[in-house]
Amino acid sequence: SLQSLHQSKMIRQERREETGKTNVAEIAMQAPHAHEANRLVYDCEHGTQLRKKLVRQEGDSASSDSVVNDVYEMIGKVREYYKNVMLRNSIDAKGMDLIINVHYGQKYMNAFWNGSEMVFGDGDGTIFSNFTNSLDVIAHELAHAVTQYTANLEYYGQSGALNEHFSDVFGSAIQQHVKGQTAHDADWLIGNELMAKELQGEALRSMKAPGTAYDNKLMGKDPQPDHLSKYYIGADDNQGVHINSGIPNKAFYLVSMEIGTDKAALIWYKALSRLWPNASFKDAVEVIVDTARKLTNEQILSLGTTQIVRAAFKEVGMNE
Ligand code: ASN
Ligand code: ZN
Repeated sequence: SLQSLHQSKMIRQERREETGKTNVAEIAMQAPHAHEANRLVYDCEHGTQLRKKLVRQEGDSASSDSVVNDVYEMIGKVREYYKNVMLRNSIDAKGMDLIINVHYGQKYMNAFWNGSEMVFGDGDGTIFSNFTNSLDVIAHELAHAVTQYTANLEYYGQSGALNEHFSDVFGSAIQQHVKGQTAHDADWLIGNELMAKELQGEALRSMKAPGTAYDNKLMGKDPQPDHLSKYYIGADDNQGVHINSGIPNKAFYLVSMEIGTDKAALIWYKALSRLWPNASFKDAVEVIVDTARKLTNEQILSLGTTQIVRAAFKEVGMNE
């Protein structure tokens, strides 16, 4: 498993050699008095004021509200994944607390990270149910926080599509890890758990087949391309951040099917720490391929991994 890989001599060696801040934080995390992130769940009571009423904090017994308990449990799983699989201590790698707001607004149909905390709407019960129903959506939002503290990808155009891409990668990878699924068992759908009765479609997005999710009379198919030749160049959605993310999403799916999702996610996670705010698709391919090469050279991943990653990007048109 990846955990045993991390415990290997190889990784301990690597940790001594690296000087980046992730490395320092990783060592700090293992110090006996390292601070562990606390979960703080607030109820917005259907208003838009954040941190309105603290309803469950770390160590508290269950609330009478299942939305509060579900999100508390799921955020705990996401925190464990970063700690155990990626050796990262919370959002900032220093044990930053995890602030979660639920019951935001009236029938609010979205969830977001606002730069310092997570916010979840209830949905309208007709199109979308509560946004806390989906582990991949919760993990997607928390990944925006991790991205902010690493590559800090600017939220428009290609860097924005990469930002969305990394959130879908960790959203799906964490859900698979928690459910004990392999890449072959997984549905590769984002947000399928929050589709209510009127939205007869499957999900918000599909990483396996971008452009094929939520097929229904209300909204039609999702607008994601699955190849660079279909790249969206319009102004909508911050120049297509949730649209063009379909292209690298498909590449991540292809790599995961070959080497397993945890290993693919390790490559992507390490690459995220090496990327920068205005990185382009081309930059991302270079860094992800180079990270795969590095992990292969260090014998953390097996021979041939770099070729698999290159081929996946080639299949979606991102690499010649
Ligand atoms: N749920 C959306 C997301 O996390 C909110 C947004 O558009 N930023 O991508
Ligand atoms: Zn997002």
